[in-house]
Amino acid sequence: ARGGREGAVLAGEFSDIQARSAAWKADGVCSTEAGSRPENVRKNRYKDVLPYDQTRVILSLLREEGHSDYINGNFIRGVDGSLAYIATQGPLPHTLLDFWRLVWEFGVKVILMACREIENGRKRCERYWAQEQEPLQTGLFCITLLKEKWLNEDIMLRTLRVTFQKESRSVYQLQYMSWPDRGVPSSPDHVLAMVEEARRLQGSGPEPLCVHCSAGCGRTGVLCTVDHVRQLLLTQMIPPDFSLFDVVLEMRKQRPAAVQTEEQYRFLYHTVAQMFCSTLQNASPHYQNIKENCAPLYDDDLFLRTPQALLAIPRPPGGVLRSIS
Ligand code: PTR
Ligand code: PTR
Repeated sequence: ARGGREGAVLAGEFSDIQARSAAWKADGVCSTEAGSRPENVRKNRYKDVLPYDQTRVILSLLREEGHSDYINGNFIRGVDGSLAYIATQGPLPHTLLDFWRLVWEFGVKVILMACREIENGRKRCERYWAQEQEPLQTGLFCITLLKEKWLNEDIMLRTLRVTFQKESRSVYQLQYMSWPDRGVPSSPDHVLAMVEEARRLQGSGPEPLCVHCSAGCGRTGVLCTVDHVRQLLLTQMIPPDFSLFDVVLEMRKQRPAAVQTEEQYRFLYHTVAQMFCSTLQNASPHYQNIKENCAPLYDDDLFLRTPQALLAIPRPPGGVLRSIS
């Protein structure tokens, strides 16, 4: 799906996104003062990825005990404006405790992880979860593994028990095992399966989803965007002038380099088109013929316009956009 008119449109949109992000940094709309402080510098996995001050996660738990308020993470707002996601880097050995302070303080129930511990021979994320028969202790937190199973061939689901000051909670972790950094997964299906499972595990609680990869930018941004659009579809809040460009721009304002490469941006278009398609297909018998209408999705030249084209199909009276699979 490269080249052609559609390729040029995408490339143009993506470089526009990068230019605007750079301008926000230059204008101070997005600043990174906290992450640059000498005492925080070593808590950043990559020296070129610092959280924006405007949306950074500020830790309070254990502050009286002398721990700092800093972690390399940002809040990203959801479709209703609430703090729906925490986008953060893969913890370092010396930020493990801060990571669990974050999970505990914000009541995180589900963690989405889009990298492996080691990629291309480099450490990408410290193992912050427990293994069988091997609890993990960090500060006053004790983490044990209750269950581990493959959701599909790409995604591992772990059920963890976290204990802190005599209180215990379950935390679920979904790990996407085969998504290369700066790259894209082989198809949208398992990414969609991941966010669907995350929402199923999360239930109706208002707690943020914790999403991370290695830098907490590229792959993390893709996951947050997919979930965001899925929520828009589920709540029938897709605006008539819906644009993926605007959604990604909004992500970028909240977390640096969210959606890091043009290839990831392209992957999002395909995934979103697929979501629109199955949403309408499942919505009502009126849409049974949508498969034919969806054929252009897989045609390089047309898939850009397809979400808008699908939106133009009138909804059945009282029609609800139900499941997305
Ligand atoms: N940019 C990183 C830093 O700020 O320290 C260093 C870095 C460079 C990290 C390359 C990862 C890199 O990826 P790879 O080694 O897989 O090409
Ligand atoms: N300095 C690093 C680099 O560009 O190599 C920062 C970085 C590393 C940025 C990984 C993004 C990365 O990918 P992800 O956010 O998907 O882990």
